[in-house]
Amino acid sequence: PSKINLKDYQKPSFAVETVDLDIKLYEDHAQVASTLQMVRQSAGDLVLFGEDLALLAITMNGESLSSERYQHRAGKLTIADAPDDVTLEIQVRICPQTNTALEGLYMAGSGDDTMFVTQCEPEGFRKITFYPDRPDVLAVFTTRLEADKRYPTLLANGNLVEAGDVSGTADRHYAIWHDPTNKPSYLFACVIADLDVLTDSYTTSEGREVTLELYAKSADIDKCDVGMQALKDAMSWDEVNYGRAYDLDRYMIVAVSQFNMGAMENKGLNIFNTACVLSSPETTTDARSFSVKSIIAHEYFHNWTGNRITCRDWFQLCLKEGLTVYRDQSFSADQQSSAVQRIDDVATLRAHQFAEDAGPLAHPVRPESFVEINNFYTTTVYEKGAEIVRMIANTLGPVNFRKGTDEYFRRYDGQAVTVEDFLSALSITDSKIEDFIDWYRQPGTPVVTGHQDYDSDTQTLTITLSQKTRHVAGFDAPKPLPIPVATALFERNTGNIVAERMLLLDQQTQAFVFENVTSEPVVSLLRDFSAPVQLNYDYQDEDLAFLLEHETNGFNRWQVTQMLVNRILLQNKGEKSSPDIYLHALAQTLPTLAAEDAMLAARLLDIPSAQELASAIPQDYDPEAIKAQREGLYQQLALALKDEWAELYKQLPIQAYQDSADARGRRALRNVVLDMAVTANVAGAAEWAQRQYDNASCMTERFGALKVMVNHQLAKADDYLADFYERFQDNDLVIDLWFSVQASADTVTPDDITALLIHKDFDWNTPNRVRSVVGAVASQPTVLWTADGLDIYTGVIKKLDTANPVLASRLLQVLARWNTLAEPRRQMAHEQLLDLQKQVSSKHVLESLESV
Ligand code: B3K
Ligand code: ZN
Repeated sequence: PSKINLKDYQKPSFAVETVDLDIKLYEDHAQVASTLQMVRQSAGDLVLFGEDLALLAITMNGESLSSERYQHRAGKLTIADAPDDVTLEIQVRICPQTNTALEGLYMAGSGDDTMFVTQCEPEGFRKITFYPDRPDVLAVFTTRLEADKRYPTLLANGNLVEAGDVSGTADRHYAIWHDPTNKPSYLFACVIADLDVLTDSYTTSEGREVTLELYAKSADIDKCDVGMQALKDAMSWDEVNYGRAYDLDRYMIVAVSQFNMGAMENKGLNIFNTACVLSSPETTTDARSFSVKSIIAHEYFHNWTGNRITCRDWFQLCLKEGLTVYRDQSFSADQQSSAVQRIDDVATLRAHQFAEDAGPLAHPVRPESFVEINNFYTTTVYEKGAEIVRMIANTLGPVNFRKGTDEYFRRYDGQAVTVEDFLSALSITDSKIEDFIDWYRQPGTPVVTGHQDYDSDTQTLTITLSQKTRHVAGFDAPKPLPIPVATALFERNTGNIVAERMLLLDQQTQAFVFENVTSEPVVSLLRDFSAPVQLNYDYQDEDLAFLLEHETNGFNRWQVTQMLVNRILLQNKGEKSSPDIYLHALAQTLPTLAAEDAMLAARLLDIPSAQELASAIPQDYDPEAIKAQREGLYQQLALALKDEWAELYKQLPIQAYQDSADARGRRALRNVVLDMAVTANVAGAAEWAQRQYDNASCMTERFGALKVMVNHQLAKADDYLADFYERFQDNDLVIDLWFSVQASADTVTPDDITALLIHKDFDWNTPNRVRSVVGAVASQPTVLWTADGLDIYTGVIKKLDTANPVLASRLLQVLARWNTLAEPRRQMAHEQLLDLQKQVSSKHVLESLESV
């Protein structure tokens, strides 16, 4: 498969002014007629893209085009000598009923319970009709949908213009939608279904009355209130924080159970994975429900950052995604403790993005070439992209950042632009912001090393920091990047902050001097994780324990516990630290913190996941050893605080369900305490778990208890698993939890996984179900990296390779860590991957295997 390069970008030769689409859905196929009004912009061929389409007819300016007039090859239809003004009329036939790739127009569900939805980003529109399917071609769309009345819900982007019966038929109807905004084809959407709707309204700061509609199956319509409220919160948040109001009279969200990712921001018609929009206390954990709100906000925020200002080409994906993730993270930080929000975002970044940046699939936030753009919806583009925007925002400060984003919207509204355009708008108050461009170009996680020298005679403290980024093959030698390091100095005697500064490390090595420092302080660095780097500072374990006690920055209290754990488990040069200081410091902190901020307390007790620990191991990674050490430390922690658990658990009783930050914090801590108590063999703890399950007021409590029973193989675990299945067998999303709690159990074996994959409720056509088992395996490296584990995993990839290559390739990315394994696992994994390479054919999967 051929590579596409950023440097080869060329403007399209033709613009599209209007598109009229007519989609007629029949029992086993659909007919799509389109009329495109096009105007020449520059010399060159008229190029349309099309995949999996049967071309029935094509006319240009009223005349039928014979096949000599165009070339149709490898997904491209090229007309060499088109006039300057062109009206193209195209008729194609497609088959949504057999479209398992879930791109373009496809059928979800089965039997009597089916619906039809689209997913066009990035290049799905070309599976609906021939079109210049690229993000820099913006047009006004009018869409007519026609289908059997069995599907009463007919939706497309924009405003409903007309609807009615199809004359001459008894059972068919149609609807016509018009979207007045210019948009790229990847934002097109339509839905043909039988859905209920929850309706609400919102009046924007500009006085526009917006109708809000959330569509779901009738059985799920009672789980739409959380999402609806989140939508209204997001609309008002964007007005207050970015001055952006909604621009159409209608905003629709549709829930679909078969979807490759979380959700999609189609103009005025978002399509959501049911897992990312449905929420109710009885069926949804707090963590899930919180992420529902943030995904609703994310898709809503795209209306400005993505839809009104879009990407010139797919290399610029981070332009919309990095900025929008930054915006949804900021929104979420306003809905809970901002320290906990930051902890969760950073833990995800470290576990997944750092691993990606350290492995063979490392790429810049703005890639320079790709074979299949779907492979670049990565944590690097999204989460590292968001970190760059955050560094820029923190460097500018709130007032100048807002001036910059205002300028961005003013200059580029309605256009398809680049990362350079973004930086140029953001730098109106500070030209140094343009230097952040290297963060977009250079792959690899910078490592910042440092130490301090205190001179008591002159009362100066000098902090010396250096940076180094690994040289990723195929890229230029790394340059020093601008790295903002938020720093505070703490007086040892009092624990007070004596100085606070943002250090900007933008050379390879720099010394930063603090004057009038009367005694040697403890330095806290990278507060709130001010840059996405690995930090190796010359700390004593005691300094870290000191900071756990005295830091006022909640994020950094967590960060020092993570540093201590890393020193205990991973230190490779010199001695490993003894756990005593860590255990003692936590024992001191926990009782008070549990009462003050239960959610933060729960996070401090976290020992990084096996995956996160693995991401810091560059070679000779031994999953068994890491698992044993991690469990050993967890056990020590549980035992060190053994006398506290009963008291803490008692202080956190089950209460009537409330969706407040405080109540969520108590529920999170209760689940952690329960697990600790069972680990430490506290008398009666197994019964606490049963009682918590039986008396649960919500899913967080019930699932938390079930998880403890399953992970610790408590006597009644199987009965409770059976009960859980019984209770929730009609709810697919809960049954996904039932699969995942088993597949990710600490004690799971390859045979258990195989049994789940052939369970009667396992369904290869539902990505949520596949991920609930296969995604869970990835969280157990001791199972994944065995001959049997890899057989299962690569078997899954083979099975999905042609049916759903986007999903297959995504699941495959986890295996990129093979080359860090210790022998003999490394060799074994390598052979399995070489073998896999011979048995797959999608360009998605092949590209992900290129580095093997
Ligand atoms: N923009 C979509 C992602 C589309 C992924 C296609 N493989 C969702 C989002 O980031 O909001
Ligand atoms: Zn997005």
